Amino acid sequence: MHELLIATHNPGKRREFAAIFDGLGLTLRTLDDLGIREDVEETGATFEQNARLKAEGYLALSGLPTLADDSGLEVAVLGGAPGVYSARYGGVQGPAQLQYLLDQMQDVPWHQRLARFVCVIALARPGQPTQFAHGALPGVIELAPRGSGGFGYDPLFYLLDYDQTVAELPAELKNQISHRAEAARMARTILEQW
Ligand code: ITT
Repeated sequence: MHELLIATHNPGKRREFAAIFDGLGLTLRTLDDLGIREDVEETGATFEQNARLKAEGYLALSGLPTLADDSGLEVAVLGGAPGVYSARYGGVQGPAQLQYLLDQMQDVPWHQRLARFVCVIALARPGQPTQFAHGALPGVIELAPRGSGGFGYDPLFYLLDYDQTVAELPAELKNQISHRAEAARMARTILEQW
């Protein structure tokens, strides 16, 4: 049985990876399972750099093959912000972030509210170069939050194809279409080659 460390503190992400890797025959470990309390700092300027820092950092701490993702929201009219700063946008965390984002976009009309979720996964194992997988999901920043599923910016992220926010979608559907799902499917192909 092969073990893979999923290096995240975010329970929403962990749930999504567990669903997507179901049936791979991998035993997924988390940082909490292994009692790893050290934090690998996300000091990179890009999603790739941060995913690499986390995957290689937690591989060094655990000795286990490690998957880490860095993901976030890019809003076109904000020049790609919050980007790699999505988890701490405006210095606020949790639901206050939704209001902060809305405040930044107060006078932006509907047709200019284009955004995308981006996910980069890094896969690190001992003695081999780190490999990467990518995914993206386009959408529109809503005028007010709707829905209670998912996490993070999901209540504000409107999908034209579904006429719903990501937070209104059933979890299984988010797990089929999300940026993280797309990257995880590519990661799954890499893991099968390992
Ligand atoms: P870890 O670093 O422990 O994995 P994190 O939440 O800090 O957890 P990131 O550094 O990758 O993760 O930051 C991603 C942030 O981007 C996340 O906190 C959300 O605010 C946002 N985000 C990423 N994926 C999202 C999704 O599927 N739905 C909603 N928001 C998302």
